[in-house]
Amino acid sequence: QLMESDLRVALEKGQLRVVFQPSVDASSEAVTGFEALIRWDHPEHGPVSPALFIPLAEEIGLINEIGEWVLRTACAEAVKWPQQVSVAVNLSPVQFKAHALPSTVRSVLSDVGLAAKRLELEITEGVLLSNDEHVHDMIDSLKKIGVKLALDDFGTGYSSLSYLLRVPFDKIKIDQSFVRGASDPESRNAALIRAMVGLASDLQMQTTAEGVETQDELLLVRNLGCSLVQGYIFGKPMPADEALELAAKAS
Ligand code: G
Ligand code: G
Ligand code: MN
Ligand code: NA
Repeated sequence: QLMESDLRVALEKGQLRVVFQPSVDASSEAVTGFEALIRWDHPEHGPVSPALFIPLAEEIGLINEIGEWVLRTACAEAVKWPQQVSVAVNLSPVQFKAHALPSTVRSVLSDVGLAAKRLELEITEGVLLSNDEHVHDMIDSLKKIGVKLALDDFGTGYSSLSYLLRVPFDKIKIDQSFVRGASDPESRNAALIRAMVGLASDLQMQTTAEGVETQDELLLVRNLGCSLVQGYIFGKPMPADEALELAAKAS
């Protein structure tokens, strides 16, 4: 049983870690960045998935604190990497609603000395669901800081395309459910990916194919014009020291 007090303790006692998964240029295969992903090593239950404890953190009001810790930890690693290597951090919809978010982002960047353009914030369309002014103000404020915005898990939600693509994202991340099996000629996933890449490129947005595991999938998403590739074929989420080693090879 995951107790909320366990999660508070986890944050205080250093049981949370950040791991980094590389993202590579689809044609050159050079590392262009890493996505920061949180991990919890529970002293009794072992590793707990963020898919379980992030919702818990949202519920108990701990997500802003945890989110800021991830942001700070991730940016503090990214300053050690070559300048062309960026870092992506996932934002919970709850964080996105907090009015203090832009000032938090600003202070983290200035504290660690990371250029804003090297930070990418990943949001899911859940963030955009309340079609109110706050959402657009928040996006404007973040863009003014100079950070990049990515739409995560693209294609899995229910928002209308016209609504989603009116937001000035720098990148859309094509969900791994489209990539899986896309090289099977019977699958319609290749057609879907082609359409997403076409839309994104018309709107001057980059595309990342997520969850690429096999050579067939890699060749396919490259041929379909995805700009970037992320997936086990190039690296699983790894500890900071391994990410640093890999990043250093990118220069
Ligand atoms: O890394 P993994 O596949 O176990 O992640 C499971 C889910 O948890 C994914 O949806 C991922 O986006 C999310 N996740 C991982 N790290 C973070 C984080 O630091 N913040 C938020 N909000 N979500 C995260
Ligand atoms: O929701 P989001 O896209 O942020 O979630 C990313 C999650 O996907 C990470 O937790 C990561 O562990 C997982 N992931 C990344 N690459 C692969 C892959 O190639 N295969 C599978 N099965 N999962 C992956
Ligand atoms: Mn993500
Ligand atoms: Na995703």
